[in-house]
Amino acid sequence: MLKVLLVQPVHASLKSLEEIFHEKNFVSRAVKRITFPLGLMEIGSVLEKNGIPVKIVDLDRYLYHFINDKNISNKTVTLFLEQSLIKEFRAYEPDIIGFSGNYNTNAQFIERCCKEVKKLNKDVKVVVGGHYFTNSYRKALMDADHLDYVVLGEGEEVMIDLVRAVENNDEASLNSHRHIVTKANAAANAITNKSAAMVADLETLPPINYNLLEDIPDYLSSKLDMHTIVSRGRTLQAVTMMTSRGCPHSCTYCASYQVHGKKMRAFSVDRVIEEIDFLVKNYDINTIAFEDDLFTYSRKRTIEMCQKIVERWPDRFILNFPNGIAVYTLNDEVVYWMAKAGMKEINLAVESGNQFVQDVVIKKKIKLETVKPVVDILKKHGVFVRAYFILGFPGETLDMMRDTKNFAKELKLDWSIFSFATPIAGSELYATALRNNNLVSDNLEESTYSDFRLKSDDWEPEDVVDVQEEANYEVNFLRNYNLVEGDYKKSKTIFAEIVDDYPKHLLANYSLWRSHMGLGEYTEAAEIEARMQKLLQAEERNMRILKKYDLLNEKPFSQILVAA
Ligand code: B12
Ligand code: SF4
Repeated sequence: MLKVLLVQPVHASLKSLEEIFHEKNFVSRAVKRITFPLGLMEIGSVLEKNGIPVKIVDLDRYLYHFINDKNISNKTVTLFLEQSLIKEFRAYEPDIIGFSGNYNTNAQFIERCCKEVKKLNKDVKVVVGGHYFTNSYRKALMDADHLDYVVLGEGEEVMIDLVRAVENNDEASLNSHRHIVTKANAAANAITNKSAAMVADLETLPPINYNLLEDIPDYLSSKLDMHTIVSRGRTLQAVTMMTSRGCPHSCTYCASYQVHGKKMRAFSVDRVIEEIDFLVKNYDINTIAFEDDLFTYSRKRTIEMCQKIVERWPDRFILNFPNGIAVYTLNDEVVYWMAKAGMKEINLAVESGNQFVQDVVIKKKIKLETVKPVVDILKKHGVFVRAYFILGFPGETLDMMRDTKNFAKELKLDWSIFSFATPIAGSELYATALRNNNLVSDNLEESTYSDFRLKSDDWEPEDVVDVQEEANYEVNFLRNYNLVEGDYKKSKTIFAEIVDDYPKHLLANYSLWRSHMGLGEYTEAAEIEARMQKLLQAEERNMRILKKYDLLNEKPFSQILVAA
């Protein structure tokens, strides 16, 4: 039987990782946590169930050790990862190697690895899949000599077909497979009849075999400080799960449907509860981050799941929703049960505070007047409310972006995340930006996702960067809702965590100082004052911030500057 090696490359851009490593600036959350490579775990479990030997190598876990183990060498991150993979490859001697490519940031590294493994064994078959490759397969196959197949969409069932066809040397069935693009297909331009695979009934998938991963404790450990800021006081044993696939909506910036489709498919509540039970018994988990695109798509299912969690494990869990929860799915009853089951904080997917942008530009179509009542319900149930916003869509003016800033303020959120619009391959945003010449560069592989890569007749990219900074500083720091309302205990928790991660952040220090002052903790406040004095001396940028945000005459800066 052929052996399969499945590889999860690091999710962040290697360029940014090299910079982080070079500067020894490991505070970045990108390298402090690792989470399950769920796609490969699902595929691996299916292969195994079908008697196909399989191993998973998660390079994110290697990276985690590279960054966190103190005796690391002076190699570059890229070289270290490449050599780690080669070692695994030599030891396992697979016949087929599959790379997961969900991000454009993965593409160049995967290409390098394909080349290296083909050097070691020219007969090994190289297959890639995932979100990025499903959307960019044509380019991938044209560019890379060392790539044999791209699997489109969900790979569980297709990989079985692929392994069997490779085993039988049946190139014809690979070429004609609806969900596999071969080099021959690309060369003959015979790819019009291909489409993304979708597992019709998720219940037919076997339970995930967690033993496919090495060192599960690395993934669970609270040291990784994943997912949450309000619950860091507790020792977390955290996992990620995906209980449903698909989303019927059509937000222009999203490309998830290209892989998981628009039709909702879900595991039954009982199956989810069984899996949680397994994870509790085997790994003592107490935190779950749900990675579903639309976790609350059914109020009935959400309530049923939460009720069963409460029944079985009262007060055990912290439930987390890093992808954002759709505002329209929440009401008092749903929030009550989610909070009772362990939702201490929520990320609301709001994205814009301008109705025209909602309806026409991003087609998310949230009615803005429905958001505040939902925020109020969440607060009533003691949930820490964070919301996601995106700025910088072509078609959105700078004033519309400022509407988003003001809307976030009015919502009285605990925190607001303002991201830049990112043209993801496969999204409507990408297609229109390409057509209308709104892309700064169409080389997706250069993108780190955190840089802003769009242009428009209405603004320069730097203007959007300015509005984003302004929104973040004003809403989260200077007019932070908890500071304004005098909930200094809560604001202290929030800003202490931020200062811990970003000790040189002037406004985070200032906000922590205000929290301590509000609580009458003058000794702690004095320590922060001393730190801010150094920060002002060290970086010219900090004086600019004081001037721009009218802080020169505010305490403690007025005193610090006089003393200086
Ligand atoms: C979990 C997750 C993350 C985790 C990943 C951790 C990890 N170890 O995997 C973290 C938090 C790191 C992350 C980060 C980001 N993410 Co993300 N993430 C997800 C999410 C929610 C779930 C992924 C998942 O586990 N799915 C479950 C499994 C079952 O599905 P899957 O991974 O897609 O795998 C299936 C297929 O893709 C395919 N497949 C995958 N690999 C392979 C390999 C082979 C060989 C084969 C045959 C098939 C195959 O088969 C699998 C089984 O069906 C998806 C959304 C989604 N619905 O998938 C977004 C998603 C993948 N992320 C996305 C984005 C935009 C980001 C960020 C940019 C967000 C941000 N603004 O910071 C960053 C990227 C960081 C970076 N590169 O610098 C986009 C993809 C973007 C793109 N195509 O370019 C998605 C689709 C979300 C969206 N709605 O658009 N993310
Ligand atoms: S952004 Fe969320 S709600 Fe919108 S289409 Fe994507 S998954 Fe669905």
